Amino acid sequence: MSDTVETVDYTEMWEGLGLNVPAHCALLKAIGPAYESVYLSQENRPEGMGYFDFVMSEIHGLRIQELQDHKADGGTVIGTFCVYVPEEIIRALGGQSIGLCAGAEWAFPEVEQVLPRNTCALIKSFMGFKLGKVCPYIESADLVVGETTCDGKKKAYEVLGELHNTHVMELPQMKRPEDRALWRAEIDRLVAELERLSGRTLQADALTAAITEVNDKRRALQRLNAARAAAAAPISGKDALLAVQVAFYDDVPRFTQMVNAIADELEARIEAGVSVAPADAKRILITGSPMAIPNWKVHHIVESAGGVVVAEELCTGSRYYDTLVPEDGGTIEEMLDAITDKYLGVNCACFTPNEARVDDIVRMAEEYGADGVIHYALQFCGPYQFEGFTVEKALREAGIPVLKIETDYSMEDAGQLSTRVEAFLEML
Ligand code: BJ8
Repeated sequence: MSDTVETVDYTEMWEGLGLNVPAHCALLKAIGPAYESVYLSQENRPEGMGYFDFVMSEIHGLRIQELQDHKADGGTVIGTFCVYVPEEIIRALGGQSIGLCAGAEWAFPEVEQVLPRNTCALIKSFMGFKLGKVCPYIESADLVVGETTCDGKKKAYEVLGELHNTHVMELPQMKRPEDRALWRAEIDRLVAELERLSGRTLQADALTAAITEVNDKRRALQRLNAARAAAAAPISGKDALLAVQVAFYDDVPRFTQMVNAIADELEARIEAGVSVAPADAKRILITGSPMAIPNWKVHHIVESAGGVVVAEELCTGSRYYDTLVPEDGGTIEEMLDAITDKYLGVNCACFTPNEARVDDIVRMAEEYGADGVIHYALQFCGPYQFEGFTVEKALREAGIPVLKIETDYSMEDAGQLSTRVEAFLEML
């Protein structure tokens, strides 16, 4: 993408995808001003964030056009909702992996006709985007790959499966050798499904290249996030969160290049002592349920209250980028083994026990110099709500203050949350 692209009318493309164009325009009209007030109002942002401003301005335009072009060239588009779905395999079989829209309230009354009201906002959101026909990503997807993580998602995919071509991977809920064997078999089943869909056969050189490309993307995010450990925060938490959110659907080599350029800039800022926050701003680590675009609510509240978010132990944070697939190559079987282990190593609250997540949070709080931790759970997100107790206990034992919040995508509780966050920051 270049920042000199002229304004293009994408209506024909959206109609071709079967979107409800008036409703879709209303959605875009809501996201634009939200982005402006949350993002563009920030001062002293890294210049490299201009790339993300452009990406956001074309979120349902140029990127969707690129996906259509990719399909026209014989490629596939694969939609996902979870960091357990291996992007390397999708890419090696000529696919583009796309994280689907799940971060805003849309068509909830229609959703509540098919799902229980007490379902988390993330699930309601993806179902609302599908029922309301306002997500060009899912309408571009040849296949949605779901997973049996929490009960809500597992059952929601049954409903989604009636509306869209869907493949569900069975994710074990423990990490014993027999669970690993099950997950390895699910990886094989995914390969077979994608081979059938794409008409291609998985090749070792393509898988090797895909592993390196996706690792490069994660390495760039590691660099960007490592810079946030500096005493003078070189980038806001909101901007760092956005980078990971965009990682789920942007073109991989381009994204890597742009994030590395931002990391260069941040490293230069650290040298020069340039910061986006006052020296006495309280440093916050956020952990819990994932935050899909445009869910910037908690970060915005913290940073509007004078704090700075320095790290996220989230699937839209460290759980996405902190581990890599080994690049020693080998046979296809060996690479699939390595992929199996890398993905089973993610510490989602759907697993029991899940002590490694708690250890990660305490370690990260120390590494990033966090003054306090906010544990964020979406309402009705049982896995993270339950695990909040364990996390709170471990943090208290480590002497790290913690605030637990439960919220959804609406702004109704924003005032109340701001008051709680302000009191927490003051107490630190
Ligand atoms: S690996 S966190 S992306 S499952 S918020 S739908 S858990 S009730 S999204 Fe997740 Fe994969 Fe785990 Fe990460 Fe259920 Fe909770 Fe809703 Fe959630």
